[in-house]
Amino acid sequence: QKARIGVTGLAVMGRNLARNLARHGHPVAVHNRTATRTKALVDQFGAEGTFLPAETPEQFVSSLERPRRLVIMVKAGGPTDAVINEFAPLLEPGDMIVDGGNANFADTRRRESALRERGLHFVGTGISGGEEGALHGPSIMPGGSAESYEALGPLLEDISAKVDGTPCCTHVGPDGAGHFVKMVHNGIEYADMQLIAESYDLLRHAAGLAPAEIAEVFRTWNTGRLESYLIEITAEVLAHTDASTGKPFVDVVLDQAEQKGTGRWTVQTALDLGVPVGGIAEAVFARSVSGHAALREASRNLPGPSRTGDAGSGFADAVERALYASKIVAYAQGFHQIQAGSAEYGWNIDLGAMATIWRGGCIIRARFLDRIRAAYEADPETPTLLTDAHFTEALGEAQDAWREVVSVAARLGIPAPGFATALSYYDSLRADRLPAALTQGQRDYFGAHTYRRVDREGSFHTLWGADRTEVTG
Ligand code: NBP
Repeated sequence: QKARIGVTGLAVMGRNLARNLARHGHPVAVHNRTATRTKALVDQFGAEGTFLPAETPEQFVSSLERPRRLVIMVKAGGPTDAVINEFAPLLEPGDMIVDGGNANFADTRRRESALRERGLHFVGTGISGGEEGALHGPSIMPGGSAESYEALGPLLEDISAKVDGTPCCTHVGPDGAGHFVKMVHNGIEYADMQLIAESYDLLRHAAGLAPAEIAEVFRTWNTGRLESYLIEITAEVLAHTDASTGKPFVDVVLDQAEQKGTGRWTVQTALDLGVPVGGIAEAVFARSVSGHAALREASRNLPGPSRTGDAGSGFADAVERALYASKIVAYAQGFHQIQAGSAEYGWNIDLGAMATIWRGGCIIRARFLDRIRAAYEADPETPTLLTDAHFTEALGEAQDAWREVVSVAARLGIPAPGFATALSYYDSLRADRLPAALTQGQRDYFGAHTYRRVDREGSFHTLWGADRTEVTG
């Protein structure tokens, strides 16, 4: 018997993905550099389906039906190249290598191009949902050729999460498109988590609520428009009590957030593309600030506001509005980045389809994504989600509370970079005139960088050091 698909790299993600495939009735070849992992998988879970264990790459490749479908689930970076170099010589034209790791999309573009020259399909695939998702149904974002999706799509859709019967998997676009979208997904996840963290901090320090009370607030929010996996687990974490001290769990955790790098890549790429993603950037920087222990320690006695006190009644409701509005902005920025990446690399990504496949399986799964899908259905070319009728109405209805929450944070000295940057972005887009005109004037003054005028075509320069007449630039 041959396997329909094979997985090499059987740490937590690869093992669970292989089990998911086997549980869906697909015979799956399994291989790992260290053979003990392969043996452990078959010993523990062999009864769940048909596993074909292989000790060597040659054995693994020969156990696959053709065209071969080979999934790599190893540590991203050098290990992925090492595995590709090991397996590619054993494959034949038409075979497919799927990289399900968190690769940088630029690496995926490089690998896809090199393997295409050898007649192989390389499918860089975003997989979200952590180990539970991999086992029970992740959100899957495959890039690569349309031809490869014909052979792989049905299998991947089969093991993906489903929402209303729709698989959380679709062909994203050529070469690096899948990993690009997965990267931005993670960036949005950072922003969403930061906004939730700020909401907690404000409820705690401006409204004076205890963690257990805040857990209840989040539980209530989770029955409304903010319903999502992240809000749900936030309530769980806040309600948890530390067994050894009896204190709220959140109070015994060191307040230094870590990161693996996809948020940073999102911001780096956004800078290259010239897309403003302040919500994601502030989330990455907020984690960075938290980790600078010495800097924080040295700054601890800097003066704070003289005003302290209670934010007043109805504050939790205001925070809910601020959170919803800021979340709309953060997602609008992330989708703008996908739109820009798609245009830059010629990927032709269907933005509504991305919202659709994120509704289940992944960390940012939420009721809200249905709204985004509907917005792109109504206008696939919209330059921003903010002008969608539903979102515009929600922002209008939320904005007084949103402004109040940002003011309270500033007055009480509670950091709220996510809320503040979202509001600034919103107000920047709304503005009739931006002070960028002054910036242009300064640039022309010190560097003769020229400027354009509101009333005439062309570029101009003022002779600042002479008689200040204007010349064409
Ligand atoms: P890890 O990222 O911890 O990688 C461990 C696996 O890589 C093991 O199978 C290991 O083999 C293999 N490996 C390494 Br390291 N170097 C190798 C080499 N030179 N040649 C062959 N194999 C090598 O595993 P993971 O946490 O399961 O994640 C797998 C991928 O999925 C990663 O790219 C990760 O970013 C991505 N991802 C993870 C999550 C998550 O929640 N963990 C979520 C979404 C995506 P060995 O057993 O012989 O050491």
